[in-house]
Amino acid sequence: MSGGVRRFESWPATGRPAGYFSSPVGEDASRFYKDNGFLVVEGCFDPVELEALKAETVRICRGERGEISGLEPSSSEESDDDVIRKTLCIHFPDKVSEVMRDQIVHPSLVNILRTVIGPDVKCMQQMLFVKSAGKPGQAWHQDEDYIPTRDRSLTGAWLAMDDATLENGCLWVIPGSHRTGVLWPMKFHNDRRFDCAWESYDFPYSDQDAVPVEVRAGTVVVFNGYLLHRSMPNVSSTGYRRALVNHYMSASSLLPWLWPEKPTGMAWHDHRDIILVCGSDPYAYMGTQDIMKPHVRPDGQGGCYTGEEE
Ligand SMILES: O=C(O)CCC(=O)C(=O)O
Ligand SMILES: [Fe+2]
Repeated sequence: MSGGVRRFESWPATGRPAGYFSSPVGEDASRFYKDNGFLVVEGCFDPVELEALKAETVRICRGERGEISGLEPSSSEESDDDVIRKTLCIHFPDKVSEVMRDQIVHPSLVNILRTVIGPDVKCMQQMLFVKSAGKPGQAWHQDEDYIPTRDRSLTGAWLAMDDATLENGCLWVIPGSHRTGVLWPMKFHNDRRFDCAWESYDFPYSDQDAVPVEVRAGTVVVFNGYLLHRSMPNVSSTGYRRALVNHYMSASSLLPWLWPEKPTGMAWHDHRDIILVCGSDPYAYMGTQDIMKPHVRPDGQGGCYTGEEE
């Protein structure tokens, strides 16, 4: 994609911020990623591909592709806008949608993943954010808080389906925060700017160390599973901040994610609900499973479960 003339508030007066590259990426991007724990790759998806993903989002949110638990029912009289803006985010849309499933192995993504992870890559999660005006962001966290790899290879690939701006709730990252390899403590927060997911705290960085990642639609933000990141609420008055995020890791690491179904030890536990994206899977002999169910992510607008007894 050639990209328009749009400049963002946080961008320098000329050129792009540090860490922005064009697809396909090479060695310089790989070096930036190693040092900083994130990378921004422009021009990964063209406008036609983005339109197809947006149209599919409507079908998924209308329930036309299959059951999504927690999805608010909608009627055929409601406009597409009215239907999609109710939902903050759907986890595992790929379980009901071939279009979303195909996106996981898009050549631009495979180029990036080979560069930052290596030759053998698998995917264990997809999330579709709609994040319409008024919806909350996500508090500081590290993705390995949720999805534990054994070799720290967890990698998010966050595709902007709309321009992501300070106003509509773009990502923020703390560059280099992945390097210690420490998972910082987490707590319940009562901050209604963010959804119900817990917040990391007691880390040796401040909000002043964070940088916004404003990007044009079609750009992919890539980030390491130990990188501290968050997003602010969408405070614009209309529209969305749609993003399709996949989580990948090296296929040569086991993935002890959910509790084992059978009481095997954790040491050999491997979550097998994965898609092999490129290369080979040394654990292929274990087969694959269909475990994760598509569902709506709670947006906290009706309150959050605190983890404490009432
Ligand atoms: O898009 C967002 O607001 C947050 C996404 C995020 O935390 C992730 O994809 O890991
Ligand atoms: Fe995250």
